[in-house]
Amino acid sequence: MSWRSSCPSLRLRRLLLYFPPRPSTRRTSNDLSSAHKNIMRSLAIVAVLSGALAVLAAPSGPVVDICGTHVDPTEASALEAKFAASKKTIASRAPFPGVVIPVYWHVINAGPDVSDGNIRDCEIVANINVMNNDYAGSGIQFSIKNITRTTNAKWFHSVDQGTTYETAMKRTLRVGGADTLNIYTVAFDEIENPGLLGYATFPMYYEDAPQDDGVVISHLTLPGGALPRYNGGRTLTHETGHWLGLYHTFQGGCDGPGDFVDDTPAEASAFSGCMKGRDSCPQDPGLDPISNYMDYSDDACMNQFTPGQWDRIAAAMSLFRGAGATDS
Ligand SMILES: [Ca+2]
Ligand SMILES: [Zn+2]
Repeated sequence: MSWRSSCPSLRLRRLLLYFPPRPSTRRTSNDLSSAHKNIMRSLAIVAVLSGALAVLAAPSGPVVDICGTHVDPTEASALEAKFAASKKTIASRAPFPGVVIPVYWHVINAGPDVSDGNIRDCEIVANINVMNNDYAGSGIQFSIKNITRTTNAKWFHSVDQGTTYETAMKRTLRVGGADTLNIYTVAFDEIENPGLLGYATFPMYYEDAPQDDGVVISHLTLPGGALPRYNGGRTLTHETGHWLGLYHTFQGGCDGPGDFVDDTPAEASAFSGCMKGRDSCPQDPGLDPISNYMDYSDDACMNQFTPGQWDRIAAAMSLFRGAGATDS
C-alpha cells in the first residue's frame, strides 16, 4: 500500500494557528505620554529582546518529564539479567541491513478534525520518514502496514501507562507479534503528568505482556505538529529507541552501568533544550550526550545514535523480537 506524503495546506494552517498571542510587551506603552515616544520605543526594543532571551533561556529551566519510559536501577538490573540469561551468541552486530519492521499506526481521536487528533496519513508518513532517516545507520527500517482510526474521547484524552483506558485501547487495536511495531497517537491532556509526550514498552517485557507492547505518543509531536520544540517527529524516534531496547542516556545517573551502553557518556539527569557543552558527570569522561535521541533535547538538536546503541538494538532485536537473528 502506498501512503500520500505531502500535506502543505495542513502545514500552513498549523503555522497560522500556532503563533500564540504574545504576552503583551506593550501593555505599559499605553500609559506613556507621546512625549516619551523615544523612551517607549527603547523600552519596546528592550522588552522584545528580553522576551527573546526568555524564550532562549526557557529550555534550561526545570526539565518536564516528557517521556514516561523509566526504570529504577533495581528494575534495570533485573531486565539486564534477563538480557544476559537469553544468552545466544549474537553473530551479527549492527548494522544489519534488511530488517524491515512492520508498523501499525492507530490514530485515536475525539472527532473528525485534525485538532481532534485525527492526524492525516501524510503526517504519519512524514514521521515514519524522519524515523527511517534517524535509524538509517542501523540498517533497520520501518514500513507502514496499516493505519487505523478510532474515535474515543476517553482514550484520546486519558490514555496513560497503567490506566484501564490504555488496557482497553491496546486490547482492541494491537496486532502482530514481537517484531511488529504498534504506534498509538493520543492527546495525554487529561492525565497526571500533562507534559507527557510519549512512552513505550521494552522488548524485555514482551514475553510477559505481549498485549501491552508498543509505543504511545502525543499527536502534536508529528512533523509540522502544534508543539513548539517537539514537533520534528523525534518523539517517535526516541520512544521506538526504548521499544528496541535502549534506556535514556541519563539512566542511572553518573554512577554504575548507566544506560548499559559504553560509548554514551554518563549523564546525571535529563537535558532539555539545545545548549551544548553540559557536563553533568564531571568525574566521568565525555560531555553529556545531549544530541543523542535518547535524551530529552529539542527535536532539532537530536541527531545521534551511537555504535554501542546500534549493537544493543541488534542484540535486543535478535533476542526478544526475532528479527535480524543470526544466532549460532
Ligand atoms: Ca553510557
Ligand atoms: Zn524516553
